[in-house]
Formats: sequence, structure tokens, C-alpha cells
Amino acid sequence: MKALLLQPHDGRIDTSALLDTTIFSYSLLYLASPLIEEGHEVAVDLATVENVKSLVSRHSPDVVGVTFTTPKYPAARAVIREIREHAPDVKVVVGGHHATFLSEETLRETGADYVVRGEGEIALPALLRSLSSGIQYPKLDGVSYIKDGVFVDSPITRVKDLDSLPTPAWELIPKKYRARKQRILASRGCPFKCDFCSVSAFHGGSWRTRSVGNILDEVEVILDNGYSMIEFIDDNFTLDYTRVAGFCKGVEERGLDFRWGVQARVDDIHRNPDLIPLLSEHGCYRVSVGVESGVQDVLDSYGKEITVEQAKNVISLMKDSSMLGYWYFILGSGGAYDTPEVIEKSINFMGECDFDVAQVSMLTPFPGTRLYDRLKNEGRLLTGDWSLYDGSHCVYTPSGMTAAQMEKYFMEAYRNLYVNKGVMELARKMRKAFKTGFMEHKALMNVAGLLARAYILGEDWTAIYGRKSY
Ligand code: B12
Ligand code: SF4
Repeated sequence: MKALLLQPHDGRIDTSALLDTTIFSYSLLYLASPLIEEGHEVAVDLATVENVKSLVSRHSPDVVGVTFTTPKYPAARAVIREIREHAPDVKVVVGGHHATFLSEETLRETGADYVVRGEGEIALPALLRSLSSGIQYPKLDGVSYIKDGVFVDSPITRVKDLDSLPTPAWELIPKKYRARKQRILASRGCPFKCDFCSVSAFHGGSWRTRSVGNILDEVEVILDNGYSMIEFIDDNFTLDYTRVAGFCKGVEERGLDFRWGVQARVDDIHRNPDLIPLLSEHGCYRVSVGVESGVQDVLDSYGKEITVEQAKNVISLMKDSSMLGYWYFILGSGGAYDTPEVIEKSINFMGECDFDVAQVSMLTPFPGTRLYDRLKNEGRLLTGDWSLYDGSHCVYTPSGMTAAQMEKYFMEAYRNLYVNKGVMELARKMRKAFKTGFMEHKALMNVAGLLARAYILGEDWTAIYGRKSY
């Protein structure tokens, strides 16, 4: 069969995508490989309402797969409706966190034929096998659909042995979207259960890892293909110190020379301070850490299981390192701590932190999280426009202020982080981000343009956010 795997795009800019120029979704590349192994013809691309008709005509697929996050759901819906209209015989399959947790709604609203719930590497090839044999409504784990108007649900699927998966087919990325960096997913899931995060529910609280040898083999293939930078997109690369040490030893033994970035937890680094030199000595150039808040009550309400003291310690450890420290902060608690006093305390903490790059997200209730369930049950979700669930809009009613006030604080937080510290400090941050290779020219232009529009031209933040990014 012919499969066309699409990532919808609406041109809006996201805080993380602003800096990360490796825009192409890894889910599509992971899905493509097992399909190719089974002899299917696969293409991947970015889709907009404008280009999807010509993409479908060019590839004439039997099946179109669409991946999306919550803020990209409206874009995906528009793209799928377009496919439905112009190619009604093509089967449309959707997947990802949003589609997994809101399967029925997604099927009914988009008109897609199937939702693959959970990981798709086993379910999607199984679905294509069924379709090839003429079975339209197969009973497969992870495959849900609507039959005769009735929603037929399925359990979330998870791959047991990650080493058994073929290497993601990154060679399929269309040339114009290829970045200087490549990504690797060395583990899946997370044993923690933060209130705002859908990763635990998606992976059933499990943390599954690939063997060190298997990861190093993938690194070698990537380096052999001319890449020299790799971003590990695991939620928590450093959960198991022994494994990290084993990976670093392997890098040394195989003589692999490359620069790489990871995401880590505050408590892992706090517990093992020698992680910082270990990573740095083996080519790691960036460590991203979720500090989230400078107020302990807020951290506890998230169930983050870290302390402000630990965070301060890790921030100072990173300050002395040549690696780039990338801190994630969240504004809002969704509970009793959404008061001006607490928010201001958190913003002041951010301002005091010595950091290289910091990203603030507005607390966002994503489907599949406890936060979403609670705010929904309390009738506090303000909008059904999923495109606003992008981490820069307040989409719920805070307890101690208005949503508009909260959004003003969001701007204030960024001002405190980047503008109030003066031009010299901003230049230092930019220089380090550039020097470490984290920030590419395109990202630099994105940031410079955004800052100029917000702070020099005084343009409205939400208007800037709606601008075309690429
Ligand atoms: C890398 C990453 C990014 C990167 C790249 C995003 C991209 N387009 O690929 C960057 C930094 C740019 C980014 C940005 C954002 N991200 Co992000 N990101 C991740 C991260 C850490 C890994 C994603 C990944 O590649 N996983 C590896 C692949 C293999 O797994 P997967 O995507 O889940 O795909 C599997 C299944 O879901 C399924 N599947 C997925 N799609 C499809 C489609 C079909 C047809 C089928 C059959 C199956 C299927 O099969 C795949 C293979 O098993 C996840 C966390 C996580 N653990 O997933 C968050 C995550 C996806 N991001 C999230 C969010 C919120 C964002 C932002 C809104 C953040 C912000 N404030 O700006 C933006 C939105 C960007 C966008 N354009 O959509 C949320 C999404 C929640 C939701 N409900 O949608 C997640 C889950 C993090 C979280 N803790 O909640 N992100
Ligand atoms: S925020 Fe990080 S630590 Fe918390 S559940 Fe999600 S992935 Fe795990």
C-alpha cells in the first residue's frame, strides 16, 4: 500500500519551536520504518490546508496518517477535512497524545477513519495489513473507530522491546526541512506523575529504555550520514545514572565525536552532581531541566517531587559548566496558588536565576492529565479553541485573578528573564547559545524578530504569536 504521513502546520509560532529548528515530527519517522519493512511505499511531509490537496494528488496514497499535538489539532482537523473532500476513498488515520485521549471527539470532528491510541509502530502496520485484506473494522489493540455511528474503543498500546524497533526513517524528511541536528529517542515514558503532563498516562507510568549498545549503534549511523549534533528527546535522559555512565563509556570506547543535548530532572543532577562533568566531558552541550516554579507549594501541587533548594543548587552547578543550561518554568498552578503574590514570587525567582536560556509556559491543561480532568470537572476551562493550548495563553479561570491578568504576568516573566537584565546579559546569552551550537541562524532570527516586535515596536503578544513562522 501507499502511505502518506503528514504533520499539519498552521504557520503559528510556538515558544519551543522558536528555538528548535528540527521541526519535523519524530513520530512520523518512527511510524514510517516498520511500514517500509513490510513493503509499503511511504512518504512524509508537512501539510497545510493550502498544500494538502496537491500532496495527496502527487502521492496518491491509500492511507494518510496524521500526527498532531493539542495546539495543532485545529490545523490537523482542517487538513483532514480537506482530504475527506478531495479524496474520499483515502483512509485517514490519526495518532498522538491528543488523539489518544480524545479519540471519539477527534474521530467525529475530523471525519478520520481510525485513531491509533498510544504507540503506533505495531498498530499501524497491523491496520494496513487488515485494510489490504479488505477488513475495514479490524479488532486490533490500539485501533479505534466509529462503526455504524458507534464508537469502538481500544486499549492504549505500548512497544515492549524498544530495541526491536527499526531506526526512524529520517532519510525521508524532505530536503527543505532537514536540519543540521538529528534526534534520538533513547527511552520512553516517565515514572513520575506531574499534574500537567500527559506522558505518564500515555506510557502507563512506565519508563522503558533501549540498551546502550542499540543507542550507540544509532548514533554511529547518524554520524556516518554527516550529522554532528544529536538531540536526545527522552523526557528524562538521566533517570538512571549507571545507564548514562554506560552510554558515556560507550561514546569513549567507540571514539564517537559529536555534540548532544538532553533533558534531565533537577533531583537526578542534585543527587549525582558528577553528572554535569560526566556529560560535558563526553560531548554534551545542552542540559534542559524542568524547574517549573520557585515556590515550593506550587511544585508540591504539581506533584513534581523536587524542591526549590535542589533547583537552586542545580542552577549554580550548571552556571560553572561550559554546557548550555535551558530551564523550563511554568506560570500558574490551576489551584489555590494563582494569586498575584505567588505568581510575582515565582517571576522574581526566575529573574534571580542565573540561566543561559529559559522558557516560560503558561500552565496548560492538556487532555490526559489530572489537571485537565480537574479543571474540566470544575467548569474552569475557558475555551474549546485548542490552538490556544500552546503554552502561551491562559485557557482556564485562575482562582485569584483573571486569565487576562495571568497573561500579563506571562509577558512580565519574559521581560524579567530577558529584558530587565540589560542588553549585555542578553548578548551573553545569545553568544553562548550560538557558540554551543544550540541556536542556529534561523532560530536567532526568530528570536530577534520576536523580541523586536514585542519590546521595541510594542506589538501585542498574541498578535505576534499568530504570525507566520515558516
Ligand atoms: C520533541 C518534543 C517537542 C519538539 C518537537 C515537536 C515535534 N513536532 O516533533 C519541540 C521542542 C519543537 C516541541 C514543541 C512543542 N511541544 Co513537545 N514534545 C516533544 C517530546 C519531548 C517528544 C516528542 C517525540 O518526538 N516523541 C517520539 C515519538 C516517537 O513519540 P510520539 O510523538 O508520541 O509518537 C508516537 C505515538 O504518539 C503515535 N503517534 C503519534 N502520531 C501518530 C500518527 C499516526 C497516524 C499514528 C498511527 C500514530 C501516531 O505513534 C508514535 C510512535 O510510537 C514530547 C514528550 C513525549 N514524551 O512524547 C513533547 C510533547 C509532544 N510536546 C508537547 C507540547 C505541549 C509542545 C508545545 C505546545 C510546547 C510549547 N509550549 O511550545 C510545542 C508544540 C509544537 C508543535 N508544533 O506541535 C506535549 C503535547 C501534549 C498534547 N496533548 O499534545 C508533549 C506530549 C509533552 C508533555 N509533557 O505533555 N515538542
Ligand atoms: S513533567 Fe517530566 S517528570 Fe513530570 S511526569 Fe512529565 S516527563 Fe515525567
